[in-house]
Amino acid sequence: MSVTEEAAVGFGRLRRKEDARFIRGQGRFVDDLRLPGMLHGGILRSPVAHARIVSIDVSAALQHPKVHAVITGRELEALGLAWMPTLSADTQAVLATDKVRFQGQEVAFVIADDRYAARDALELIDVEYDVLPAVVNARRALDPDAPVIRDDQEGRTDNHIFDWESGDRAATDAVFARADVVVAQDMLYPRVHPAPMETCGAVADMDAVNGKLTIWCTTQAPHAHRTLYALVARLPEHKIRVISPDIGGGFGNKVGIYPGYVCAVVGSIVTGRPVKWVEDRSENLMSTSFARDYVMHGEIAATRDGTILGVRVDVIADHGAFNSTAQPSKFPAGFFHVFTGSYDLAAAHCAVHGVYSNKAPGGVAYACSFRVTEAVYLVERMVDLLARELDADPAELRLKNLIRPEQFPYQSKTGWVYDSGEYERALRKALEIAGYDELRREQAQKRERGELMGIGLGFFTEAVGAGPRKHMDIVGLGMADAAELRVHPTGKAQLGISCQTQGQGHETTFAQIVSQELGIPSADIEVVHGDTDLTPFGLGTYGSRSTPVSGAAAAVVARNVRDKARLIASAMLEVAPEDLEWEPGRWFVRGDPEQGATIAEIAMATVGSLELPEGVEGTLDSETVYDPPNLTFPFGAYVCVVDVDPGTAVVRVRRFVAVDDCGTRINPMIIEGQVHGGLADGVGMALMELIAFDEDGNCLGGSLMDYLIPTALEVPDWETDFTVTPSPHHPIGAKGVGESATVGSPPTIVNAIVDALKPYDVRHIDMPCTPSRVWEAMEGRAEPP
Ligand code: PCD
Repeated sequence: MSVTEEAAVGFGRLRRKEDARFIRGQGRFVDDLRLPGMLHGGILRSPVAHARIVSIDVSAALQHPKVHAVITGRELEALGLAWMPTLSADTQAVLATDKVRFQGQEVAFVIADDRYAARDALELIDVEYDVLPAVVNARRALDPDAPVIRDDQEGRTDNHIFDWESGDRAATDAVFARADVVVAQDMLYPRVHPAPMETCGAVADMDAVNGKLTIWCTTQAPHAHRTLYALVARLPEHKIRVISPDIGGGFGNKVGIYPGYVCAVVGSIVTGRPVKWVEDRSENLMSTSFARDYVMHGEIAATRDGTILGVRVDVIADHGAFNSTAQPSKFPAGFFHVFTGSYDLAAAHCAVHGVYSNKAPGGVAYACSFRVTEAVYLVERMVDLLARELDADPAELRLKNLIRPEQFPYQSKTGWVYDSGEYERALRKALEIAGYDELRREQAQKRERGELMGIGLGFFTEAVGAGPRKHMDIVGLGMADAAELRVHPTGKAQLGISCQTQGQGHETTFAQIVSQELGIPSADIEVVHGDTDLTPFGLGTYGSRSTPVSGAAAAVVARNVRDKARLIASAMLEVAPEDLEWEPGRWFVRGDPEQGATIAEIAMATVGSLELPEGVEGTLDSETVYDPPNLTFPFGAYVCVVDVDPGTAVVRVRRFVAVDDCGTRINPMIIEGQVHGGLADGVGMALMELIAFDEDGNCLGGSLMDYLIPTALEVPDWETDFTVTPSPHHPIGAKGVGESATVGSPPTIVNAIVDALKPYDVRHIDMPCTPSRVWEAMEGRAEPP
């Protein structure tokens, strides 16, 4: 960008507007909020994974001098709020009434003068539990004699939630029957946590005078939350205001509605005062939405010369104690059926079986468009296993089978239409940056010396931007988003959007989209978001859908304003609209460029004495709802180099090359930041992150001392690059990118580790590839899930 930042117009490496407040510590997060008379809530949680509640005695807690109220499931039951609907057509206990079903489940809510008193009073509550056997292993949950977790549901005799399939089973079986080579592998995508920097929380304030409920809350989807509150509480929507202030990372963790939010609301109604509830780190890790937990069996079929014919997958999906997975309702396994990846296959089929277990509910798509991460991991591991079986180079095998540019739009065997792609170009670029041939030579030399160096490849295609409203909804709310653009008389603008940034930089990039379309400097465009009273309805930010859906809405609404401005300019300049031409920021008379009107002049004219032309009402302001015709399909080619210490089995990620393609790039600097973050996520999942449980269902990863997340010490200097293949249906050709690297990096790293261990003839290691697991694999003791 050659101009100064203040005057910067359109796309480019504009510094983030929001950083001015964040780097000065002036962000305003939920926990920063202090309202007059505000009380504080604390949640009593179950110490066991599965038990019948015999009794709850809160009398001692109520005696505590600083306690105002104690709420249990019984109180909520009287209000019809003991159970709440989930995002997956199930119900979830707000506060347990009959049983507790996972360790950390919400049992009672104490409201006190301060956070400390609330915590102290929790210890005064006496709960008698009749402990039941727990089941935390997804396969065992399906055993006929497994304890039935959801006996609250009439007639239920097992833990099975759903069966879902995609693709053509018969056609797939047929290609497997004629294949020269079939490779099968069991693998686990372990239960991990989004672990955002800021935990979840809410402040609820019921105004008894005007009956309006305001909820400040860590939500990625303020409008969806408001409508759900309205439906459940039978309150009119204009009596509910959801405000999502600054958010310290969402990563899917803040999509759902948690019992704590509901308790804060009830607490405010009961006490007549604002109530704050903010969970601590352990509560966040143990009770809010996890991700993954897919037990997968994959098979890949190919000809002897390395043409991949088909992929077949069977999955057990562990959804925890309540099915509150966040995903479009027609897709109980999310977008797992994008598991055919980036390859042109003859046939494919998957079957997914959902089960209940005594683990925390949630199942959010942590940095993943609804199970795309699991799908990409599966297929990329299978392709590497095939390369091993065929003794083929994994790069050559991929190049041979990637979908070719002329095949786009590509109809996949599981029903997707990939919008655009130039896969080979991206992969060749990544290989070139990595110096692939040279790396293989280095590896050969090191192997002779007994050193363990691994080179891993990964290629991914994501499906992001859910979704066309006719196919995709969340609890009945179609997945579209709106944008409202106001142009003030002086030509400065305000863009209201329904999505909600959690650190992605929307205040900058959405201003850039409008700036690109209208020629107004980004600095003069304010982005308004995260407040249902100030922004139009829409489904929010997750699944990298902001750019594909809300971003499209922003471009469309700006174009509407531009069209309107043309009509007004024609009245101002007394020429026909067809005789006007556009240049950034201004309409001018064709053939007479001196004669023209800038957006600011036109905006001022709308509030002046000019008689507006027919068809133009009021001002330049406009509003639109964007219902995407299809998703966008970003892709990327990754190369990772690892060194494994043969003495300690410690894995070091030495290099990581990421070539990403998200179509038109709005802000390359922000995109690089997104990719860096996602790659670090990948290192975390591949090497260290795991929510583990013992046999009794005790959560072993309830703090950041046990649940390890990567720091700058565990990650290399990222080598990022890109290609640009615009989306043909998106108004500005952009695809999402926020989750690409989290999706693409785990299989790349695992492929590198398994490659490093070739001298030990290791086939597969389940994530996280901790030193002990890698060591066991080297000893020939890797166990399938
Ligand atoms: N972009 C550009 N260009 C393009 C694309 C994009 O520039 N082409 C940019 C935008 O604008 C933004 C970003 O980038 O700013 C991103 O985008 P997207 O892709 O659209 O996405 P979004 O929607 O916005 O976001 C979301 C994502 C997700 S989903 C996740 S997980 C994560 C990511 O985002 N998270 C986060 N990233 C991030 N970052 C931060 N900082 N923080 C956070 O939290 Mo989910 O589903 O929820 O699980």
